[in-house]
Amino acid sequence: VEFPEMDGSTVRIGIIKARWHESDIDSLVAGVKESLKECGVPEDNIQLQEVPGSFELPLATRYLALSGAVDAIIPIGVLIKGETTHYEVISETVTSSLMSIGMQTGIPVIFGLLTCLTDEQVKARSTGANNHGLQWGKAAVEMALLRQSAVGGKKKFFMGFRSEEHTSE
Ligand code: RBF
Repeated sequence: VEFPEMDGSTVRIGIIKARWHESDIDSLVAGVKESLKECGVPEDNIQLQEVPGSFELPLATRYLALSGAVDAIIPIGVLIKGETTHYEVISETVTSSLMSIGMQTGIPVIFGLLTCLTDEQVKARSTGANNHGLQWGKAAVEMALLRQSAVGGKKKFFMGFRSEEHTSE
């Protein structure tokens, strides 16, 4: 997916990573950081926290969203189908919880969950030019800027439906 040129110098990003499949997660986090840097997000505006596993991502994301400390959140987890039903049981519920936190709080939540059948699939999506972290960072900046234009700064509640002169300060 293509992203426009973006100025992320005013954007604050929260990254929450799960500790399962650590080396893959670290590679995804590195991809995110690289793309945030490319968009000009200052390092001081990026905070990184961690949780035990993907199941814990939604609650931590909700805490961070409610804190008001960030403009977008990238929860990062890797779920690999294994010998138990864990993957089937939590993939959809974690996904729908993350979506719902974005909807409830108005803080953009990026879908940073890799749901894979094999280790090879994980590697293909977390390394090199196809490192999905590269897209997640840009998606976070784009959504944070969209939020700023919708509800942030002086243009409170400006959704683009009215001209700027009629927008309440
Ligand atoms: N967490 C992950 O982030 N990725 C996994 O692939 C993963 N696999 C798990 C498999 C089993 C059988 C169990 C019990 C847990 C797994 N977890 C995984 C951890 C889970 O998301 C959560 O952190 C723990 O269950 C504690 O609530």
